[in-house]
Amino acid sequence: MTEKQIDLGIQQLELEFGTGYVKKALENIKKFKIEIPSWIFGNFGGGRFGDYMPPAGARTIEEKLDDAAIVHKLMGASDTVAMHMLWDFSRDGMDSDIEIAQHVNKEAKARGLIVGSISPTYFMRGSQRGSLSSPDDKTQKRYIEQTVLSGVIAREIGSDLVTIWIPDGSLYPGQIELRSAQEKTRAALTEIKNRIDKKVNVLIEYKLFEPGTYSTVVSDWGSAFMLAQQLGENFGVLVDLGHHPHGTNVEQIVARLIGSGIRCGFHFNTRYAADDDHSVEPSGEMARIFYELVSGDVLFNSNAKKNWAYMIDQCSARENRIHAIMHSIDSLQISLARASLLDRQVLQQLQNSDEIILANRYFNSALLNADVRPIIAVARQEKNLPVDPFAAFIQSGYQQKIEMERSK
Ligand code: PSV
Ligand code: MN
Repeated sequence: MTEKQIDLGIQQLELEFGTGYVKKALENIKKFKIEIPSWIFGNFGGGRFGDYMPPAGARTIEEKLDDAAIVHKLMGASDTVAMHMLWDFSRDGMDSDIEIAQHVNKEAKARGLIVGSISPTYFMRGSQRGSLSSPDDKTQKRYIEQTVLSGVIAREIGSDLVTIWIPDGSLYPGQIELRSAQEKTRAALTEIKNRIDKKVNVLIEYKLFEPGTYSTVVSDWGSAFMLAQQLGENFGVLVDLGHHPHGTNVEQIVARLIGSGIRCGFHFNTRYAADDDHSVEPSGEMARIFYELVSGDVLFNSNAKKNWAYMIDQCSARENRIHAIMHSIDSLQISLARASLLDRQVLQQLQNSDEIILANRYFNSALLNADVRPIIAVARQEKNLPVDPFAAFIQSGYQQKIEMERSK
């Protein structure tokens, strides 16, 4: 965008939404932080396309951190990196090691980054009959111990946040007792709760299916919410955009969870088929979700305990990973800016007088139709960042450099 386009764009937005709201949107974009996953940068989804990795995919955690650092340098919004216990802190893919986590922490700090949420990895070797609900007590114990260790790592070097996705379920009716799987999971989580420091927040992620195609122990927001409520104050729900049946009104789930008062979190991504883990795109759905987060005051609440945790969970096999994560950050910024423009009093007046279509049109004027790119551009200028991070990335020569280095 040229200076002139930016100026004209801002004027246009001020005319339509008022100077105050444009300023608010700008401030929100400057403040907004999003955690990115270490696993976007490396090999993932083994087997697809014959283990294809886009050119210069990161081979080690150090290379993943190098890539995260350039993203943060260019976009200034993502200094925190989520880690997976068996991908990032393990020698053998079976157990994790706090010494590796300490090493990763040092490497992150050296690049101006912070170790963020810690996810126990329940879906690697030995988990084919489940993790926390495994009928094999030894296997269940191994995953309990891994989770307790993830709590220690989160407390000592992470951001006091553990995110749990339990892949347990079944492929055929009759394969397992549904209630026993639930009970075993609850018992394991109760032991975990008793052994994890209360200062650590634990978010339970739900997912409709995969790998279980017939049943999944924590398949929806309701089952995650029930568990979180039973477990206690430091437990919450993690919403991942790709984990619902098609057509689900995710913003309503967000509204419900905000209303419940429990602290929750988000894994942002886009899906078309199932759990695609694609880059975030600036869709109407994404802006409507941000409207709930902004109006529900769980983004920039002065009481930090009320703010939800925001993470990107993304990784698909074909595209350039650095482009992909930058695209997500940009799309989230666009969605937040749109949601910040809306005058809720105007909307409420329309709602009170039952002007159904006019309320919808006003809602969409910001959430669907506003071109907020000039706001994002000004936010970047004011933070001394490149207005176009994609052009800056291409000009930096970083891609060529890592393609050379990582092909050796
Ligand atoms: C599961 O599909 C998930 O969404 C969980 O968040 C995992 O931690 C992540 O993807 C990586 O497999
Ligand atoms: Mn997820």
